[in-house]
Amino acid sequence: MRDSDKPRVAIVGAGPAGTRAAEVLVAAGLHPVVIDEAAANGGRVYQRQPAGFSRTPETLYGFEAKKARAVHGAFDALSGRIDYRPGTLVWNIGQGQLDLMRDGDYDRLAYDRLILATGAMDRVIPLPGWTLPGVTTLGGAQVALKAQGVGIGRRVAFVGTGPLLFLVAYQYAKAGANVALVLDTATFGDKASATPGLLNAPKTFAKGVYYYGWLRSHSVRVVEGAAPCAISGERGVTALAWRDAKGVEQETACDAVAVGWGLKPETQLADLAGVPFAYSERQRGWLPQVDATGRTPLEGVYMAGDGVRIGGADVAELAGARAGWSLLEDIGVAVNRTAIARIDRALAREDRFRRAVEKAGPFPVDLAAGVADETVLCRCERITAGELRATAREEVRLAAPEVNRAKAFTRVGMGRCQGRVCGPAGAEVLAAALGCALPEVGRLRGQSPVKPIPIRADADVVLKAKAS
Ligand SMILES: Cc1cc2nc3c(=O)[nH]c(=O)nc-3n(C[C@H](O)[C@@H](O)[C@H](O)COP(=O)(O)OP(=O)(O)OC[C@H]3O[C@@H](n4cnc5c(N)ncnc54)[C@H](O)[C@@H]3O)c2cc1C
Repeated sequence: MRDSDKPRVAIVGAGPAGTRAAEVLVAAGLHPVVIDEAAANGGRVYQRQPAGFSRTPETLYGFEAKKARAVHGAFDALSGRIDYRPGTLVWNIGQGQLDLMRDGDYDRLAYDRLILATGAMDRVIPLPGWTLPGVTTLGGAQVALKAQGVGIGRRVAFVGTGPLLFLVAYQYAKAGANVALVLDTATFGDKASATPGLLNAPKTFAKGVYYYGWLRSHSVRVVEGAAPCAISGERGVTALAWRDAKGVEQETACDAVAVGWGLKPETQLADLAGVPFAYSERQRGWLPQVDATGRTPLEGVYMAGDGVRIGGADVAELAGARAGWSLLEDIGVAVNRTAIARIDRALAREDRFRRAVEKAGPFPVDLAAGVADETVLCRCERITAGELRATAREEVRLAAPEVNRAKAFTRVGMGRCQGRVCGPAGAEVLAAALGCALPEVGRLRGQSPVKPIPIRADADVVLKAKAS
């Protein structure tokens, strides 16, 4: 392909998915732009430590050190053959162009083909006290450890469900923190019934069993089928109140709490690009429509990794490469069918494993739908669950009973996080209050900017638009 015929390709995300996508494209002679808001590549799972830190991959990534080395090595090998833009936020997508922000400076990038590999974030259920200093998500607690080399507290309670719950508790314990409690809302029975499916990825399953067993064998208190009630404290966390499987209330002293009920894909950019969404009961949310090859219904727009649906790091690598191959095929480059078939088989196997992971740690719908009236639901705008419910009883019912209407009335989801944090629980609360199924309350539409940016950036856009 002549240089003048090569499409301008932009990849958003330099995690495992973005890295493997770039690798496939570069091998075919393309020169993609790879953009990531993080200061370094690696994504969430293989996040690189800041300059000046010298912990070994084994210390940072544990069992995943080899994979982290491989992904970092693959990315480093692309040096000079990609246009890598770290520390750069993509905050909007227009017709064939990305709006970027780096160090407070606005920039715009035109593309012909786009791969979105934007990863995921924790799914949160608000509970009384969750806005206290010292309460973070499980992912946030891990970022503190991996990136800054600090813990969120000395005596930490971990609350939620899913693989990250046990992994992060284990990492904290290994780093020397006192793990006060691991509270899993899933039951032991949930995990046991998922075991046959989990055996589709025996090595990953074995690691999960190891973390779980390690915590138990090191006298860490692990409770299952339990529910958090409230986090107490005045200027910081002092205790977690919770209910055991028999309904008996208990209290655990701690100075920090990490919460998370699985992950949710970061899909705002897909939304702004115009990718259609469909409701997924598996994810209990709306996901961009992406086929198994990484193609979206929009010509020239591809997606891969946890930003599409939660599959974990190995799936992200495979899906990134797959999206790269699809892009090449679509521009008429001869592709390696054997490599593609191998990826497709591996992705199908991983999907069977992923279904079992979801079964082992189901999202506690009742906990989310039952957030107490006085609990702050939207922490950006400080709106309580009761205020959202009241709207459901009044205006929303008279007009369109859905989340965007509720947002207009209450401002739930209108703050800095744009509903990324409160959205899932808000939808559950609204659906329960209206007495309808979750998909009926619809999906919070993505808005630009997807994350806060200095106001002068918006002013720049307006001025440039006017000038042209
Ligand atoms: C906090 C956190 C910790 C995790 N820890 C683990 C773990 O220890 N082990 C594990 O197996 N899985 C972990 N996961 C799951 C994780 O999602 C992995 O499965 C894997 O990192 C997914 O790879 P990915 O390439 O799809 O996305 P990611 O690795 O998340 O990479 C996405 C990249 O896109 C960038 N990005 C997103 N939006 C924008 C934007 N608008 N502009 C510019 N850049 C953007 C992000 O900065 C990020 O670097 C974690 C997830 C989270 C959220």
